[in-house]
Amino acid sequence: MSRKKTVKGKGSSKSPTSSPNNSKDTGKSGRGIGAAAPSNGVVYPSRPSLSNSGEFYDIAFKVMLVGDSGVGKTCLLVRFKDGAFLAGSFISTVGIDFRNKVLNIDAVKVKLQIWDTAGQERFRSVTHAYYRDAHALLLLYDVTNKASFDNIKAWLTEIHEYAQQDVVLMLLGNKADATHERVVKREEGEKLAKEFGVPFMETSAKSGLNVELAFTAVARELKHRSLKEPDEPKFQLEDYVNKEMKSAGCCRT
Ligand SMILES: Nc1nc2c(ncn2[C@@H]2O[C@H](COP(=O)(O)OP(=O)(O)OP(=O)(O)O)[C@@H](O)[C@H]2O)c(=O)[nH]1
Ligand SMILES: [Mg+2]
Repeated sequence: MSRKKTVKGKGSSKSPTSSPNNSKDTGKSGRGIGAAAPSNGVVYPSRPSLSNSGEFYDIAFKVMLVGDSGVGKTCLLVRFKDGAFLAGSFISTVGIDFRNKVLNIDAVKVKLQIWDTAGQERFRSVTHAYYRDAHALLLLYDVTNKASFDNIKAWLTEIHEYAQQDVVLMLLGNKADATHERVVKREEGEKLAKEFGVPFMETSAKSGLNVELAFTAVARELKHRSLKEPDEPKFQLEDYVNKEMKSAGCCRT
């Protein structure tokens, strides 16, 4: 399998048509990942490329973080990418940013180009334009904010309108560490997820709970879909998530 390299640095954009190539792996402006990408955004192993950072990868996918402003999308991404928590004053995302991370899934290097969208209503038209290129969506609510949970149905409607039909979707109840401020029970999240047939877990960008698992599960599903042998059984994302959470006693950092 040929290997590509990731791009490192800032890359952002206000337009989804701005090429993610030639830019760095973090960023605030719409130019994103390194290798030449076909229109659906998947970078296949048969098309090697090098970028300016240094990490090889075999296949790349775009993942989008969506949900109300303040639910913790940026913090979740920073936790996943850097293993740190952005405490202190809340700086709302403007437009859209992205960061890259390469995961090793069963000896395949899977690069996730993760788009961090602004939850504020005024940026909605910007984010709409990115949905169609997303291979996976992580939809977040905040367990300490009932309105963010109530808005999940509206987010799902929006996703059905703008995203690809086969997009990988996962519902995340973030800020699970905030036990005293919690207003949405885990069972409510589970029930809603069941109703819409999407995998669900609670996360905490602060403690790291399930952060790695959420992104790894999505990467596994995308890799499996993309490189699956004809006679290989389908990867069951929901089963995988439930099994992994059980084996970690539900609380994994
Ligand atoms: N306790 C706790 N606080 C969190 C967690 N994640 C984020 N926060 C806090 O919630 C606030 C908002 O976090 P952000 O990640 O900036 O929220 P966002 O979803 O990116 O917001 P927008 O960019 O406006 O869409 C910040 O003050 C964070 O410190 C978490 O897991 N636990
Ligand atoms: Mg943000």
